[in-house]
Amino acid sequence: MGLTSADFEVVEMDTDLLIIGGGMSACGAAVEAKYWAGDDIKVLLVDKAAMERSGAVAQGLSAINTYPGWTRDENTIEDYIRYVTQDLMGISREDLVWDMATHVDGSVHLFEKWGLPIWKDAEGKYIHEGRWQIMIHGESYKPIVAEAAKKALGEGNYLERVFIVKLLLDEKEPNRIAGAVGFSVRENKFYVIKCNAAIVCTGGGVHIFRPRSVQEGLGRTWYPPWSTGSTYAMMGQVGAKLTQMEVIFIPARFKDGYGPVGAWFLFFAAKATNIDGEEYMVKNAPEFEKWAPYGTIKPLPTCLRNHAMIVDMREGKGPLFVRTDLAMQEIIKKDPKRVKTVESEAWEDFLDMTITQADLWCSYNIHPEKEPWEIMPAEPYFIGSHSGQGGAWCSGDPRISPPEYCWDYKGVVYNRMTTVNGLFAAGDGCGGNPHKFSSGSHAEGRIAAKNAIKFILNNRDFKPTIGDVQKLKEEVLRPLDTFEKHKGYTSVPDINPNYIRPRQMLHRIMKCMDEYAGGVSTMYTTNKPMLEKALQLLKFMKEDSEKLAAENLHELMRCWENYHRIWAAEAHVRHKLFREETRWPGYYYRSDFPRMDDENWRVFTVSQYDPASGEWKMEKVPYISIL
Ligand code: SFD
Ligand code: AMP
Repeated sequence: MGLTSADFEVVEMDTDLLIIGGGMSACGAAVEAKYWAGDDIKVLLVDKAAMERSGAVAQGLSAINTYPGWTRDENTIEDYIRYVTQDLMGISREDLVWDMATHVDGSVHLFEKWGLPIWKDAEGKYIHEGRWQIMIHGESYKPIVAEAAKKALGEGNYLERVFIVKLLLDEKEPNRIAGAVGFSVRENKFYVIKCNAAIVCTGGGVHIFRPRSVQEGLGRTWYPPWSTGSTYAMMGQVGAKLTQMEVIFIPARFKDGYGPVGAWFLFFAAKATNIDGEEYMVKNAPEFEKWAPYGTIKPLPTCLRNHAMIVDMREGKGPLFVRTDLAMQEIIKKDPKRVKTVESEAWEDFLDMTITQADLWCSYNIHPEKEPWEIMPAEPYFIGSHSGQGGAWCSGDPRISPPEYCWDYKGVVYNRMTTVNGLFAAGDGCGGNPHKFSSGSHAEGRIAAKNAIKFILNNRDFKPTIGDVQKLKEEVLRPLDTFEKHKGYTSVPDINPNYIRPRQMLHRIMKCMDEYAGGVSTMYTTNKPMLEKALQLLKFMKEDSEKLAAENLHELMRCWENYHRIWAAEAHVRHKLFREETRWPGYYYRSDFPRMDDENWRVFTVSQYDPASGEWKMEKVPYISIL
């Protein structure tokens, strides 16, 4: 007899603040929440993995990408807002960028205090990778940040290896958060957690689009495989408005290993060339002028750097190479004594954050100082904190945000609250606010937590009412029961007319998104009929997901991950369909609307799913600059 729902213990918990996720924004939220809450207010953090190595920073990072350094007179906050908005082709929630940027230096200084080694020059100043980025010895970045969060929370106030499946709205008060349900991925425990306020910090999403790495390479993607769109799915399902969900991120990376290129381009000043030895960034400069947001292309937006590659790839001028050889030879020529240092810096860039790239180079006997390696635009990823911008439509702070971007609950405005009362978002979950990266996500977690605690203090008499626990348990654990009930029907467990296994569903999602929604197989190109076809297929997948089957706890997690992927995919496709222009060439192309249309589309796209009717609504929200 295999595992069924009958084998599960129900664990019911009550907390004031529920932090879902244990990554950068969740760790920031934990530290800040405990600072304001003291011992009086309960804070519980729940992560599907182990915080020490969970989320996008699990493997470590070699740079902190957001350090405006305004506290040290390096830049102004306005400079940062301009850079971010320019990089996203003229669209960002400038108000949210403003207060993230205002607090992010503080988060970086905390990391250093907690023990993160940051590169410094002879005068003790941080060494920059580029204008906004600083170099770190960052293999242990996540353990350091997680340790501070765990210490702040205290033993017993964080649950690890518990996967949250869905949020619960209050049964008595409309549009108000009341809790969440999930299960342990190690023990037979079903969790029901009631709360007064919640912050969703569950990262971005991968394996929604089919990756370039397939078959034996499946799982080797740029984005780590453990965040699967839960953020967008869970918030969307309870009716939180989502914004800019069309803006996925396509990182240009060293081919196959997905090694970072930022350090090579910015720190080592490497160039990239096509098969004719031409620099595709120089060759395609006239093309950039056509896309200049507000008439300037400086600094050149990330998507346009991809676009230049795609132009050459379409012309058959690939493979494209990062000239690591020329860059290192140039550095060494200037200062021959630096040869060993430069070599070790180059390898550390990978060993700190993308070990596979180093492995790959070793396997192919690559000496980067002697020969170049290919660069390739990757598949699309959901990551609102990086150079994409999908996430929840969040309230700002009335002291800086336009009134149109602020809303209240019982007369008080709460910064980073979604359109569901008591539900907050940060990091990859807070939309329209890109270029936060690791440090900015931490800072935004702190902002959200401070406001969530204020929300709790102002609403202490709230008593959450949730639905029938037994029904919720049956729903969440159904894939186990489905498998157990039908597994004997066929001799090969994978082929069974009564159910679909999570791996099969994963491939369906990825194929659909790749072929119809602008994946690598169409060179990121899509159009109305293709997107409509994707929606139709996703609808079938949603229906079929009721028949997902799980053989064990691990597969149960895989089932729900896929369900979240389908939701995130649907939101993405609806946004892509709604925005009738091509604003981010290099991320995606609408072949039926091939140009940027500032007059009609320099706006935020906002979607909302109505949990009562099951209908989606799309709207344009006017762009308001605070500069
Ligand atoms: O440059 C559930 N990022 C980089 N930032 C930098 O500052 N420097 C770099 O060098 C960076 N590089 C980089 C980066 C990201 C990635 C993917 C790579 C390389 C390969 C960006 C940051 O990492 C990113 O901005 C932040 O980490 C975002 O923070 P946050 O909190 O939004 O997400 P998270 O840290 O990934 O954490 C997610 C958490 O959620 C958990 N989780 N828990 C319970 N239930 C569920 N259903 C859940 N689903 C997910 C996860 O376990 C995790 O704890 S560079 O190369 O680009
Ligand atoms: P990456 O390693 O590509 O994620 O880049 C790290 C940081 O450097 C991010 O802030 C990028 O926007 C920035 N970056 C990467 N490549 C370039 C480039 N060629 N020019 C300017 N900025 C870059």
